[in-house]
Amino acid sequence: MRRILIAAIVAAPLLTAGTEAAARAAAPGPARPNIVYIMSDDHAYQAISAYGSAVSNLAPTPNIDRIARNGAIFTNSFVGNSLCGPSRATLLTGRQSHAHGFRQNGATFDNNAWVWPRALSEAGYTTAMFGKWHINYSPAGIGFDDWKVLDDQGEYYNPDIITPKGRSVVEGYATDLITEYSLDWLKNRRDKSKPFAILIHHKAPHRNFMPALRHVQKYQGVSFPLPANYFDDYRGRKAAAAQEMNIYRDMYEGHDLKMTVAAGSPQLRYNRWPGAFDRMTHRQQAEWDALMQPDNDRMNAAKLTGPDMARWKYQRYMQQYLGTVAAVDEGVGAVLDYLEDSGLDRNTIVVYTSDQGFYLGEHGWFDKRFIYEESMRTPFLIQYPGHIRPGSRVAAPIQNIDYAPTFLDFAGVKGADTIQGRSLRALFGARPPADWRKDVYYHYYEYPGFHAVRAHYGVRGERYKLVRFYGADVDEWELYDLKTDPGEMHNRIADPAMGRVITALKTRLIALRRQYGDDTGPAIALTNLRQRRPARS
Ligand code: SGN
Ligand code: CA
Repeated sequence: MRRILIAAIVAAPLLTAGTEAAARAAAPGPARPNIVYIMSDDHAYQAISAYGSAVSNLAPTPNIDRIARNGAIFTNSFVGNSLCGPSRATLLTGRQSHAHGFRQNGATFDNNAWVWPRALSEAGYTTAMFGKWHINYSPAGIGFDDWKVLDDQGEYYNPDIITPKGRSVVEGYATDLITEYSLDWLKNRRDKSKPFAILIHHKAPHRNFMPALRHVQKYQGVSFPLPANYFDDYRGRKAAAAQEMNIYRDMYEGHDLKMTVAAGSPQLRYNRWPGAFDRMTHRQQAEWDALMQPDNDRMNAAKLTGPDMARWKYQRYMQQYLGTVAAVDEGVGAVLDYLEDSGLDRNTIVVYTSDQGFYLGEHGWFDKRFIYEESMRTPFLIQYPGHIRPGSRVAAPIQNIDYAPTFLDFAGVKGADTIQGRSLRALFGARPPADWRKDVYYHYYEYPGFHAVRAHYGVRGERYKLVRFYGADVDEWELYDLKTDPGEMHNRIADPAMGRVITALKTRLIALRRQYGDDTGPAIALTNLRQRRPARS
């Protein structure tokens, strides 16, 4: 009893001090912005009209584009590892894959690790997270005041939703549910005496690219421009030749492309994971079938083969993928509308990004993983009235390690020493600071794994990109001149004229690995880089 009393007396002043500090931190002040972080899954920048690609002009994203109009669009935004789990762990921790340790999908994130949403929560923010979590079962322990997440990858129709109270199947379309949960929290459930941070993580437009029923036919009949390298032969690029992410060879005709077996039949062709369709209600299924039937019947009647079928598959992929984006864009619009109608937008940072980029037929591919441009890049748009000039375009290279320090910086909260990125605030002035990074480090690990992309690391400079693919069956270097070869079709590693460039890039790669403390993957010795002829495939 006595001991307990003494403990209570000793603890009392500490408690008082702690509560006061918390109260100070929680005190409202105009300097503390709200944060709305919207991240989709596998959303290619080529499919966002603010980036201006020919594909996106045929399937515009007017609401996502509003963020670029209100604030800034980053034209050189990259991830450090183009895969969902590692990218999400980077977003939360501000660290590269080897440093946070979540190097490939299937790892388990430690919810006790330092993450920026908890740092904000401890500084007096109210925080919430809705949508795809994917790095372990749920965000329990992260410190969100509210959360509802999809199970693992999540399903488009009638998904399993995990909440602090348990798990249940919820009827509806994933993107719409995530938008609804987010708006409900923003409007009705958050503690309005505090600044807020909300993470809205869409599953869309991840494979298997299922649009909302209202969008299934949105792009049917639209013909999208075929990428110039759709029929790539992968010459001189051994790892590119060995992948399994080709639209006309590896996509499942039923599961991915929703092709039916014969005219008049709703039965899908090869459907490796039938769960995505089986969980629809009878009504949803009937509506889906009716919406797809005419287009599938036309395809079956045409009896396409070879390159003609490959071209048809590209169109079907684009129509479905972009149809899936449509609900995301509507959801972004609904969130922006709410912020504007309530006046909250004036003191709110809004970000739109994706967990990585994606191939829309470039090299003949879907999926991501490679250091090549379409997947290493990720869209990044941000608005913050009064702090970011409307209509800005920022060309300085940024990476997903920069998100955590940016939010903390704007919120006036000190970040963990372990953060490896840098606040983007420095880029909202007239020109980037002289010491802003000029090149970006990349390291992908997941092999063996889906799509058979070999492990690799590399550096992307302003003009050149140097890559090393490594593993039991490969040890190949590649070099690209992005100025003359933006499609990365010509591996210049054996070009004698590139000797100096290669040495300089290799030296940078060694320095970057040292800077980030990455000793995973094979060490680089300058003499290792023989100018071997690239293998013919
Ligand atoms: C699933 C997909 C793959 C994809 C991985 C990783 N197959 O396995 O195509 O590469 O996720 O994606 S699916 O048909 O089951 O969707 S990630 O975004 O989670 O990294
Ligand atoms: Ca992803």
